[in-house]
Amino acid sequence: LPDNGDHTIRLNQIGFYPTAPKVAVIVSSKPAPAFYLIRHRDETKVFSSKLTETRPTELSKEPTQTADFTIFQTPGTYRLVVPGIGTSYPFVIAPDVHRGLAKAVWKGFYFQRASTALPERYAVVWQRAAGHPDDSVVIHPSAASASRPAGTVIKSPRGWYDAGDYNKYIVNSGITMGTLLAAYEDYTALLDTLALNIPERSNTLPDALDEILWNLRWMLTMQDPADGGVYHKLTNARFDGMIMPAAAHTPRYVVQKGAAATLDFAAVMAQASRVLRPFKQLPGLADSCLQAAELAWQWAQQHPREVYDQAALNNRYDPDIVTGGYGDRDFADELIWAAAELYTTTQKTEYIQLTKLFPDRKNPLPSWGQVRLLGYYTLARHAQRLPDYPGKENVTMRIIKVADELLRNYDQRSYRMVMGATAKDYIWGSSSVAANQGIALVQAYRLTQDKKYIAAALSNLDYLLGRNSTGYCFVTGFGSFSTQHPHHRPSIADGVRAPVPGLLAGGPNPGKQDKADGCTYGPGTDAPDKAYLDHDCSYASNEIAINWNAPLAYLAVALEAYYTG
Ligand code: G3I
Ligand code: 9MR
Repeated sequence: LPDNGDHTIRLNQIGFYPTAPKVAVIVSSKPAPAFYLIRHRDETKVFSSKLTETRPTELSKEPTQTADFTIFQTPGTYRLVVPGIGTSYPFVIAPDVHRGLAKAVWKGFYFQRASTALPERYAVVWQRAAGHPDDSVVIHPSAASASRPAGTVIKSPRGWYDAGDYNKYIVNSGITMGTLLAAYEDYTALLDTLALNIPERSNTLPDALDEILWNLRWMLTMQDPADGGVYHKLTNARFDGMIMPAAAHTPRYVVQKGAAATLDFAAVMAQASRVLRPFKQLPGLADSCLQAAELAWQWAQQHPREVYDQAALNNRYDPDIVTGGYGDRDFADELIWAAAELYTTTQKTEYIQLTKLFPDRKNPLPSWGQVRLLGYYTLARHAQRLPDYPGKENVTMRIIKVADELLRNYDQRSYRMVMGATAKDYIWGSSSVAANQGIALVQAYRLTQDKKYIAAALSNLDYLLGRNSTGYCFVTGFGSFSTQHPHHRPSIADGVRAPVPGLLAGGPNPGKQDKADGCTYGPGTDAPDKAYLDHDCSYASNEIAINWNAPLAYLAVALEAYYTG
């Protein structure tokens, strides 16, 4: 543990907005009636108040006390002292306290770029040579068609590496791009001026869009122009070793087309077409995106049940492909999302008419395999300019319902956070659950202007940045006690001690699927909220992934926009 703070005091290790709730959780039952804040610079006492004991509500059931210093609003750098227990890491109170985080998390996508070198000018000590040019990608036998028989070579460069591995998966790019484009639609003014120091920094496009384009241009190459279907992924046959991109030379394949990939692609392209339309610097791109989206939609109409079933393919084709599956068998939600984006962009009612927008009463939180709400968010976002369609009022109601369920009793729980109300929140990539809950709450705020939703969304940012039962800040490069050893090939192989910054670790996952590969979780990791291991062996709790960074990128920007005005 770093010697500059006490691990028993859990708080957002970056800091707080002056006008926002400010809470620290003390993991101890030792009686300590009061706490105070000291100025970091000279240790002057600036505030003191009582601790409140709370009934332990987290799954790990540790005794906790709460220090609430919401009313202290003076900007500065401080530490929190609990006499007889300890002193916290330093933290900041400032109106733009998460601006640096927002930038770094968007910049995280730059660090995931395939097919290009990252020069020192942009990547500092994490500079690296180019790898995975993906200019001679082989059509896998599962993807063979009349115009592209197996073994045909295509070009499919650019894109972001999915995660700690070097493959590029359309399904996961789908929710990632949808979330980033939504951030741009909702917070255009802020993102127009967020400087990311990327190679396109001096062109006339906002950096955030330039970064998005790196992946969009790759995605466009994943569509078979002959029929509109989209390959499920571009991948090696098996995962690379723990090597840098430039050292990876095994053959790259595109595999079978699938309905999930094709519908996610249609949604992203329809949304991108709408977002990119105003930019005259990109002649023709908005049209190409829309054409690609409509072609993909048609393919999906003709192949509504085309599952990508990796295990089944491996009995039929050579070579076996054993990288990430992203296997989904239910496309009702992908259909809703694609229809919502296509309708919003074109206003052609056929998309809505062809789709069951409300197949049941459920409103599942977004994840790579469940994108229904992304469609509802879009329909709600553009409600004012969209003509009526059956169920239009339902869309808003459903989003508010999701948010109200998330709100229930959250401020009575010991960590005063929305995350972790049930063990179900702690799945593989649980950090993205927290961030996606935050987005749902922000969407409800945008529809109602009720700030209770913003405070609740912030509670989950606090969770990700340290106010949680592991005590870790899950974003690399931020906080005093944060993820140091992510399952991320460049961070492992680059010889630099610090991990690549701005990346969100998966977080607690009691599944611990990596135990089978020799990962040993220490004592005290049995409870779902504590099932986290900061070791690079831990792909089940400590990998990073673009679909986890994206909702954090959204949330950080939304909260900055709200609190800094
Ligand atoms: O669908 C079941 C659900 O019915 C059940 O209640 C629940 C209980 O745990 O499990 C659900 O399945 C889980 C599935 O994700 C959907 O959430 C599996 O247990 C879980 O193992 C699976 O994890 C996925 C993991 O790949 C393994 O396939 C993660 O969501 C997914 O983010 C992760 O993605 C990997 C890529 O494959 C490769 N690249 C890195 C990336 C991040 O680790
Ligand atoms: O490195 C892989 C990671 O990106 C995946 O999320 C994970 C689950 O599919 O698998 C990792 O690769 C491991 C493989 O599954 C089993 N052998 C060890 C590999 C590296 O730790």
